[in-house]
Amino acid sequence: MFASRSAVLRRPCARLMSSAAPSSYKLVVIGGGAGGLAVASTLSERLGRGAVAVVEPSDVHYQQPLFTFVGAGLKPLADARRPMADVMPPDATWVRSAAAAVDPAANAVTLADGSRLAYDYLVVAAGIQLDFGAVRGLPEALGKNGVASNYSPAHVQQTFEFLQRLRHGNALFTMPATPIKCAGAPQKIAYLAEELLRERGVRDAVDIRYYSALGKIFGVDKYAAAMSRVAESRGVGVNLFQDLVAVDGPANTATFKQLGSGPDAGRTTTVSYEFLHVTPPMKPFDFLSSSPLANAAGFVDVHPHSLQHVRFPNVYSLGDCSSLPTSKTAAAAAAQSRVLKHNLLSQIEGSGAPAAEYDGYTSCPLVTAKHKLVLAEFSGYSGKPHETFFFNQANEHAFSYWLTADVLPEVYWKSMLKGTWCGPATIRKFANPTSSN
Ligand code: UQ1
Repeated sequence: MFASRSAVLRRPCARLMSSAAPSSYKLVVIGGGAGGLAVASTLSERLGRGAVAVVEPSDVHYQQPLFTFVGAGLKPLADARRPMADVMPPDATWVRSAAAAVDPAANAVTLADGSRLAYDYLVVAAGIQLDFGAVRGLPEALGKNGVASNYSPAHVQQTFEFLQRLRHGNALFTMPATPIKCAGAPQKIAYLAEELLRERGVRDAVDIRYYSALGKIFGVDKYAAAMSRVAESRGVGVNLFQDLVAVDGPANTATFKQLGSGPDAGRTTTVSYEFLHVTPPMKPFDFLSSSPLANAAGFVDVHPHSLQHVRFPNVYSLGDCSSLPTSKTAAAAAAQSRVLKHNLLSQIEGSGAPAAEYDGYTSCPLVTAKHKLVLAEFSGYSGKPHETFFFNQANEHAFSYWLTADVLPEVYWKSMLKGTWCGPATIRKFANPTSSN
């Protein structure tokens, strides 16, 4: 904490709010994640120093799309981590505090210490909360005796540690019933674990099983077919409508409840494990779900095409906390950031420019082995593929792996967080002009 605070002070342009800082801004952005910083970078440059505040309590920023690689031992956690001070836009003011409440009728955000920030415009990019506590026994079991989760920076390295020690028994990989970020991650790590166990010569002694609370292995049929083929060829057992409801750490057992409408719905099954990778249930942060900004499910209620709030026209949202009915990924946030910035700036500047429209674009790079990846790209609104390249991206490809492992992480740091990468739409015009797939 001390180190990164001194880093802030060393940087001539990064500004941390002091007690003398203003408590009123043209624009307040809640959240210093990928979506929040992409918006704050462009808007602070455009509106000038002192006009934009970013409310963010953490002194570290994580590039979360890298977590699967970290969990499989393919990248160090350090590659996914930067001091928040280093990624904060230089013209924005970093308000290093958590948001505790939003009062959109009064155009104000209340911070954890009770102070208030007034705004003319608000962008909510708060992300989504991991809810390990929703699974009985999980908080106590996590991080011990073979239970890990790539979703938590505190536990992602344990995935690799435990997989290196695993010699026999059941390796279970779970997917919850709630909306989650990166819906492909729960199964990607199963395939990378399979490869790792093969390399270690213990594959035949381990039964690898994927348990999903959902009724399909992937939401879009084209990629669901591809992933079913991958799972089958790799000997990964797929169990659908199975929702993890309890973990008994000392006994090394996981209990699943059968969902759906079949005759066995509601029945529970207890399975022993030597290794358990958990994708926790997720939910909106409490300060949002209890605010007037929320829809019935607790997400920020924005128009699916304009990203403007349905009741408060000076409020916008993007990313995991938004109600946008598409798959929650960094690629989606990048595409959303283009639309949000265009529409917000034309509102602020009164330019009357035609509104930009978000089409539900999202992408899920489904890594299946070292140098193999299915690059799912689709619209969550139409449910149809929307691929950037001319080849069939449902096929496992070394190019797709290289792009995801080596190119996009640099794009993320050097361009997305600086507001200049807003998704691959321009590349698609050249690389797949007919958009035939
Ligand atoms: C993307 O735009 C993006 O944002 C930086 C990611 O996050 C790291 C992605 O993982 C992907 C796949 C995209 C989409 C980009 C292309 C070129 C398909």
